[in-house]
Amino acid sequence: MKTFYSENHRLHFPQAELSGGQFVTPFERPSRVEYVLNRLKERGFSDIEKPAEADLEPARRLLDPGYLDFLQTAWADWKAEGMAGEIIAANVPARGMHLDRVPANIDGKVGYYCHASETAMTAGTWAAACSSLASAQAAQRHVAAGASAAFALCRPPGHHATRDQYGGYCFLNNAAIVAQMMRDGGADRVAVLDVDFHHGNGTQDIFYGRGDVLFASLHGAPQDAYPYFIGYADETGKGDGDGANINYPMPPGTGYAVWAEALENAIARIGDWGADALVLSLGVDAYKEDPISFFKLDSPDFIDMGQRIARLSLPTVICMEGGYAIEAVGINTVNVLEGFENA
Ligand code: OKP
Ligand code: ZN
Repeated sequence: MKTFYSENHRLHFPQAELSGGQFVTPFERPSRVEYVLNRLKERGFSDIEKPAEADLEPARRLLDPGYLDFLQTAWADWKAEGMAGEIIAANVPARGMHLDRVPANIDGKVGYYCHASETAMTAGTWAAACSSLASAQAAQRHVAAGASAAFALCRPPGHHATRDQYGGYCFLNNAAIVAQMMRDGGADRVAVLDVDFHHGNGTQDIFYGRGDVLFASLHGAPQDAYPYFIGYADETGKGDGDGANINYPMPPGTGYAVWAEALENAIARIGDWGADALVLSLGVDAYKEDPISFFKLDSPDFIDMGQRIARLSLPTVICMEGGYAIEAVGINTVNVLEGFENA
């Protein structure tokens, strides 16, 4: 399997993540991908290509153009306003306030376009987010050209980014944009399977009203896990999308036996639905040692996960999402790829 990867992810490395009332070094840090790269090479996945520049046109069509403009100019606007630090959202529209009026002031705009203030933006965030999207798009083109699968080593991740909000370390929803590109390329029905520990609220949001893209997510139950306000099992889609959204929220301590049962169910539903192509949002934070998650998967479970997903026999674009047990991120990620290849 070929990997697409851009070193420009390094341009995004905020000093600060708001965690437990303190500013800490972000869990989502550049070294994560170094571990994946090293493991890829160690295991013979030596076909690693630098992607061409991101194509923002599919993003403009799928997402809110005002949001993309905001992301692109946020740093310059923030500095022009005289802000000393990194971009952190402090004021967000809450119950009883206007949810659809965009402030003119950059501090207000940041709150409008953000759903989780742990995530900081810096001078290089936009460029890094574009480079992450570029990898996903290159993987999509590779699969569209006939490869059975490709791996996009995306950083920053994407699945929490909605059509008009960043948060949860995500800015551009790579998986969603790739799913749309697969639709544009002729796939009638595209499934997005999200195995990251966290609910893929952004992907769900983008396709919630659509019947041509099915979204299935296995994740920590919202009562107990970020993003807290979405990801319940009764969110099944609306309008044309009714029945095309499937959530598998699971409680703290969930191990692979229960998790794999949910995966099998998701795989069966994707197969029955008649998907022509698959996007896999691959986070490996379901791992038992992950510092911000509460599932109990072990490293060999990720091999089995990859094998099961491969049995769908669909053209598959794999987009990297989360995983924070730094040294194990490489092993667990590449385990999924090896399982997938040796199904
Ligand atoms: C992004 B991805 C740590 C709380 C972190 C945000 C988690 C974002 C996860 N104190 N909350 O889905 O792996
Ligand atoms: Zn996650």
